[in-house]
Amino acid sequence: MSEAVHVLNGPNLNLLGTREPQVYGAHTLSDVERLCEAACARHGFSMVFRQSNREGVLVDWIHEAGREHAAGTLAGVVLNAGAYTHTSVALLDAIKGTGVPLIELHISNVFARESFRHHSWISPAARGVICGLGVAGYALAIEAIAQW
Ligand code: CA2
Repeated sequence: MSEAVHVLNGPNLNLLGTREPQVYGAHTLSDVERLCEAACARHGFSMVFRQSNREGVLVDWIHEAGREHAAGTLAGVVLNAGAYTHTSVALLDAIKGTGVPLIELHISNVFARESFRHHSWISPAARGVICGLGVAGYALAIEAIAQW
C-alpha cells in the first residue's frame, strides 16, 4: 500500500481566490487540491486534503496523522495553519506530541507583512518551512517529503 501525505489547511483558506488576490493569488482551494493531487501522484503518494476553520479540528487531524505515521502508512504532513500559526500553542503541542514529520507552509511571505505574522508557534516543531512562493509551495513541500 502506498504512503499518504496529509495536506491540512486552517482558517479562512476556504476563501482563497475570492479576495486579496494581490496577497494570495487567484487560485482557489480546489485549484490547490488539484495541484497537490498531481504532486502526490508523481511520487506515488495517496493524499488526504482538508480545510477547517476550527483549531481543535486541526489538532485532531494532526493526532490522526501522527497515528498513521506511527503505523508506517503516512509519509508526512503539509500544514498551512493560517492565522493559528501565530497564536496556537495547541498546534505546537500536537505536532511535538505526535512527532509527525510536518512542513509548515505559507502562500504569502509572512516576513514581508505585518510584524504579528513574523512569529510562528509551530516552526520549532516543523521539519521545514516554506513561505512566499505562492500556491506552488504546496507542490514543493510534497517534493521535499518525497526526498525524506
Ligand atoms: O500566507 C499564508 O498562507 C497564511 O498562512 C495565510 C493566512 C494568514 O493568516 C497567515 O499569516 C499567512 C490567512 C489565510 C486567509 O486567506 C484568505 C484568502 C483570501 C481571502 C481572505 C483570506
